Amino acid sequence: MDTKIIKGISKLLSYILRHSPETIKLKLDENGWADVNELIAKFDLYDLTLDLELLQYVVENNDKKRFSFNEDKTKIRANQGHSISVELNLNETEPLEYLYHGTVEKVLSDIKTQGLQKMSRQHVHLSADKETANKVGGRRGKPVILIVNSGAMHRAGYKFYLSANNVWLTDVVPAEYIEF
Ligand code: HQG
Repeated sequence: MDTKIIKGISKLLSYILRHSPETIKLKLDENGWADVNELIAKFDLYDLTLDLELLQYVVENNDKKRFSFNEDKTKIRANQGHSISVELNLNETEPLEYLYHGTVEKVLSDIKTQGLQKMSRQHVHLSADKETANKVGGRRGKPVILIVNSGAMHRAGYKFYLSANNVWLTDVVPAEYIEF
């Protein structure tokens, strides 16, 4: 299958499952799960016919493992990145001593005063390594990497969660825990 088509399906799937299921009149449950058969029936990308085999291929080969099936593959959801309110029921996890956040210069002064905020998503997204943070920041321009003192935050009572695709999530990172 053409990689452009696979990427197109993945992008639309991200949009539907994280931000806007109503675009295809899809219902997600409170935990963000969509019914696989309903998704397949309603998925509409040019003339493409989505079937279970193709959907499985997209999920398994996704570069960031953005999606998961439930055990019997009757449901699918995005692992993180939602702007709509869903309860992912992630287990609280003790973070590494340092985590990283890739961003860009123009928002640094706001981050210095407000800390890292969720903005339009359900969590602040953090990476375990600088290389990943570099890619995240690079989506918006020349990347700037911030070092988050996640160990100190955790000892002060802040909660961290690790998504199924290894993205670290938290509610806020106050500026005093950030090394600029
Ligand atoms: C910035 C992608 C002003 C923040 C990535 C970021 C990630 C502030 C932007 C995932 C701020 C929000 C998430 C403040 C934070 N004032 N700007 N107080 N606090 N910001 O996209 O972390 O490919 O919601 O630095 O790889 O960039 O979609 O978050 O620049 O894992 O799977 O506000 O999305 O994954 O942007 O990216 P985003 P993010 P996918």
